[in-house]
Amino acid sequence: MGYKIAVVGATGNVGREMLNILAEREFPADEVVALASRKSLGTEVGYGDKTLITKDLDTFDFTGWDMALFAIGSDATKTYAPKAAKAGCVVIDNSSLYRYDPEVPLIVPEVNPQDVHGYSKKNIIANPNCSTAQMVVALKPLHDRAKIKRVVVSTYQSVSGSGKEAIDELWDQTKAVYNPTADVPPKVYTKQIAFNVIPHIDVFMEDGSTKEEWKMVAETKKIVDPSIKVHATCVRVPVFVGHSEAVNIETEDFLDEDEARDILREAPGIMVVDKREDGGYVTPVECVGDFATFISRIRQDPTIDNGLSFWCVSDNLRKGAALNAVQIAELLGREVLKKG
Ligand code: 11C
Repeated sequence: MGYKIAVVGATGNVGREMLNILAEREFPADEVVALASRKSLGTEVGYGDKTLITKDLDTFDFTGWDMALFAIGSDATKTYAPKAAKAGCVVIDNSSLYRYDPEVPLIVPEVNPQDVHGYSKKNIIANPNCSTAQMVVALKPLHDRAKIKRVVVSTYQSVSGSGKEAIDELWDQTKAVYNPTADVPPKVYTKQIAFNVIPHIDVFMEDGSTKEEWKMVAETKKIVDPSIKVHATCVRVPVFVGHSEAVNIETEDFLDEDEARDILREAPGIMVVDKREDGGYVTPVECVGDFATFISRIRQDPTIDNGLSFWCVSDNLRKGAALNAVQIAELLGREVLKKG
């Protein structure tokens, strides 16, 4: 007997990827239901070679369903996740609503799978922000070997992280550059995104950082180790899918770049592509549709005693969202629910 799985927000970028990935990884599901808000009701979504018709989230009864993968905004999650959890269905939530709740585990299966058992306090497990997920997969094995004290990271984040309207905004503005009669003013973003970069993701905080930067700090501490200090600068770039990050770490023990490369080669979820030659690294367009987090440009930072830098690229809709959620479902199934 397999699982009964609900995908909540099935018509969005992440919801659609959740359905794709459940099918691609042959998740042991007996039944999959696609749920959406009333305005998307009846939309057809793909699940492997099947087509599902979305059902109404508002009237759906989660009783008897094993897990629900949520990919809707925090406000709607606040209404529907407790309803599903109370009905006995474990919620795996992609929003930021529960990530910092001490009674909700925040999980990246390659990093802190042991935390899955904490799900039972609220029947909810949180999925991290995309920029955190790909970074911590790389940090964890290096931290285990040399204890990371400090991380300085700059991100280059694709527009798909802001949803479908942002993808359209980049596309329309890009076309408009070649058409002098067209004018596509910024709507999703505060400035033009085509042929530009914007050092601003999510709202500003009192200390001058943005919420996206704050999330990278808070989530890395919760997932990997509260003692790690993180300083992030998050930047939106005109790329459709795939987040990139330039990561610099300072470790307690010396870690040679060759050893770091070997450690990362052996680490789960990581693919090292690091040839010191033209094109010997991975760029975001090459990671789209992949499960791995790609690491390139591993090198010593000679400006401090124990410093290393690397380049980290991953599909933000996959490892950064849908894939990680499905991996959590697999982990929960394997370690706790044990069906199928
Ligand atoms: C972005 N990282 O690229 C964001 C999207 O907290 O789950 C995901 C926001 C979140 O804009």
